[in-house]
Amino acid sequence: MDALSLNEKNVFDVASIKQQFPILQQQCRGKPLIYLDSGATAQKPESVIEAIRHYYQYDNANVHRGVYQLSERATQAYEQVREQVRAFINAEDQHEIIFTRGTTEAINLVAHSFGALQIKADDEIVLSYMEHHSNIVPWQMLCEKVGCKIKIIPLHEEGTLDLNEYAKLLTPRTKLVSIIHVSNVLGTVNPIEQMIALAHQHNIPVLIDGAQAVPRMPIDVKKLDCDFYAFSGHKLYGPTSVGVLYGKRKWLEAMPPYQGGGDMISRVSFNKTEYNVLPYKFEAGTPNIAAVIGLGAAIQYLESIGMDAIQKHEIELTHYAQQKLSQIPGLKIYGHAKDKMGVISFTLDDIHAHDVGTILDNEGIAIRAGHHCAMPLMEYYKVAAMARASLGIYNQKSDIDALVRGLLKVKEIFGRYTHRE
Ligand code: ALA
Repeated sequence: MDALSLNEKNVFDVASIKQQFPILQQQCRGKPLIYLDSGATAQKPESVIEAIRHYYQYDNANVHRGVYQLSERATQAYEQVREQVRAFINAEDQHEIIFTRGTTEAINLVAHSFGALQIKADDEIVLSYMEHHSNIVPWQMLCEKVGCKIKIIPLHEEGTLDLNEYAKLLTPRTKLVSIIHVSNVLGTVNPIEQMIALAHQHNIPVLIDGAQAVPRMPIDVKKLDCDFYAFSGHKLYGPTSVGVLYGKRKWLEAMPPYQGGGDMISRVSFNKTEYNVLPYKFEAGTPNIAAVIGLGAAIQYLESIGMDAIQKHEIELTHYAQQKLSQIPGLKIYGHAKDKMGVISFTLDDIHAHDVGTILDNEGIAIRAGHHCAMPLMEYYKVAAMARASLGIYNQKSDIDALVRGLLKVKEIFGRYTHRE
């Protein structure tokens, strides 16, 4: 795809971007679809859909196994994406890029494998109050297995982490810090560079859950100096069931395999099995080849727009949404960090988030409603559920204006407010 022309202010033409997403051209409930749930999964541009179709139509074969041309082509396409991912997040080496099923599997891999290497009874893992369940439950499972403990970084009411308390949690017992980069509920962009540097002063490695950050800003793992960084393909405008674990080579070399099977071995006998080298040591079984190829197309697409421009777009639109939504009487926004992007969660009077979502759906507007896989955060704010609008590269101010009109209609239906055009 040709690069979309940016003007001198580094802004791209959202309307022409939207044209490249076939799914967004349809009507839902008889209204033009307004998709505000990219935090759950982003839509896919034509080029991603075409890359997957092309692979199945012309190149489908297993990777790293065949001696014939199709398998060579499939292997080459698959491995080329590894290099694309390396460059996209500025990792040192392709061997540090492990393909997984998504962020969740990447974190489970670290919990299982780094856990076996480094974490014993009474050791501590530091998480934050705003973690997604995917960055809580794998650690709880490890605690059940080895008897380690979880320590939680508390929050300020505005939805930022209490960094003074964070500093106090880092002790000789701490074996890992695992934190979310951009909160999927609050939109808070955590100061991870500073948090990683502090952990490293104590020789504590850090894992970053980048599921919501990677689609929204340039990521440089070398600059961040994180030990692990996990993200998903489907939130990055690519397919489901593919994700990436970046890990520093020194850790990945030392960690035992996560799963056993094909591709992760170099030699098997009933007496002894020798494991394959990185990155294959962590890629047991036939991978989701088509999804990896689709991920490559997604990265190419995003790079043609430019991650700096995407970041600027997301920040501007988040500010606009925050400002417009906060003018609706009875609407409470959760998350007021200065550094916030992509996600606006809210409650509306005493109306259940599911009712809000259902009425908006009748207007053709797709948002998410529920606990957002962050139940501890719901408890913290003492709500059962929140409604959430999350943004993508195809959203524009008119989508937010439509959301505001939809929310006023919700209020009207519930008799909380009389809205007249
Ligand atoms: N983690 C995804 C979300 O926040 C599913 O919606």
